[in-house]
Amino acid sequence: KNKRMQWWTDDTFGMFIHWGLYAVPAGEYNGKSGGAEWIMETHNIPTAEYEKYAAQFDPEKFDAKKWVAIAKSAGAKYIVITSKHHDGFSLWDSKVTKYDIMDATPFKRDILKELSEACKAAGIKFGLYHSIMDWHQPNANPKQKPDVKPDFNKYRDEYLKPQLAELIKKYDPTILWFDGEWIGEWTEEQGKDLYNYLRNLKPSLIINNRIGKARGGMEGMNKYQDAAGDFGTPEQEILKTNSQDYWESCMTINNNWGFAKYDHNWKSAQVLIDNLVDVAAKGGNYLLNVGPTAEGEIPAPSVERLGEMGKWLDVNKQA
Ligand code: FUL
Repeated sequence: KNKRMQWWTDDTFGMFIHWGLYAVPAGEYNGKSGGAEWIMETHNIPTAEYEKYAAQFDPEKFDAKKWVAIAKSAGAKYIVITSKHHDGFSLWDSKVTKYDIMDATPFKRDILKELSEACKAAGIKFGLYHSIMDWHQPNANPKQKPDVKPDFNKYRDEYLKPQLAELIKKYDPTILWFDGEWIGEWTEEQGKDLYNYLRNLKPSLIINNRIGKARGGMEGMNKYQDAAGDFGTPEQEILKTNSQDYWESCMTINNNWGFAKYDHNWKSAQVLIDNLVDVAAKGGNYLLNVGPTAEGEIPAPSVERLGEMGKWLDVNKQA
C-alpha cells in the first residue's frame, strides 16, 4: 500500500463544503424552485444576470473557526471546500480573474485563506474541490458568447492550471478533488498531464479520479486500469462490497450539495452514522457535505446531526 495515502485512509471521515454565489438565490430563481449549486444551468440564467449575485454575496456570519469546530465536533479529520464550482466563481483572491471573492463581492475576505489557517490551527487537513467545467469562462463554455469560438486549451493552460498553481502555493491543500470532468473537451490524457503537473508542484498531494475520465457513473470507480487519480468517487452511494482500491463516498445530508431553502429532507443522525460505519467497514472514506447559507452559516440541522455523529464516535471509538 501507498505511503502517501496513509493519512487519508486512516482519517476515514471528511466534511465537504459546497459554497459559492449559488447560496444567494438558494435554489430559487424568478419565483421558481429548483437547483442549488446547479441553479445557473437549471434555470438557464444568463451569465450577466448570474454575475449579479456577486454584489449580494456578503456572508457576515462567516467564521472559519466555527466551521472547523463543527467539522471537529463530528469527528471529521479533513475538509474539502469548493474553490470553484461549475459556475466558475472563485472563493479566493485569484490573480487570473476578477470573478472572485475579493474583486467581485462586497465581502472582500479571502475565504480559503481564513479556512485553511483555521484548519491548520485545529489540526484538520485542508482540501479543495475544483471544477474543470466552467460556465463562466468563454473559452470553456460554448454557450457563453456565440460570436467567440471557445479555445479550451487556452482555458486549460492560461486559466485552469494557473489557478491550481495558485491554490497549491497559497493554501497548501492536502487533497485536490476534481469534478466536471465529463465535458467532451476533457480527455484522460489531459487528466494524466494535469495529475503529473500537480504532483510535481506538491508531491504529497492526493487527487481524486475525476481528474481523468475513468469514472464509471455515480458508482464512481475506475472502468479501466492505470487511470489518472488516486481514489474512486462514488457519489450518493456506497460500494456494495469491500474494495482494495482507494475510494471515498461523497454524500449530502439533505438532497442538495449547495444551500437550497426548499430542501428540508434531512437524513437522520442514525442513517449518517450507519453510512459512515458501512463505508469504513468496506475500506472506504466518507465525505459528508454541508451547504452553508449566503450569510455564512452551516444550516442548523446539519450542525445538529454532525454533533450527534461525533458523540457516537466518541463513545464507540475503536483502538
Ligand atoms: C457532482 C456535481 O455536479 C455536483 O454539483 C456536486 O459537486 C457533486 C459532488 O459532484 O458531479
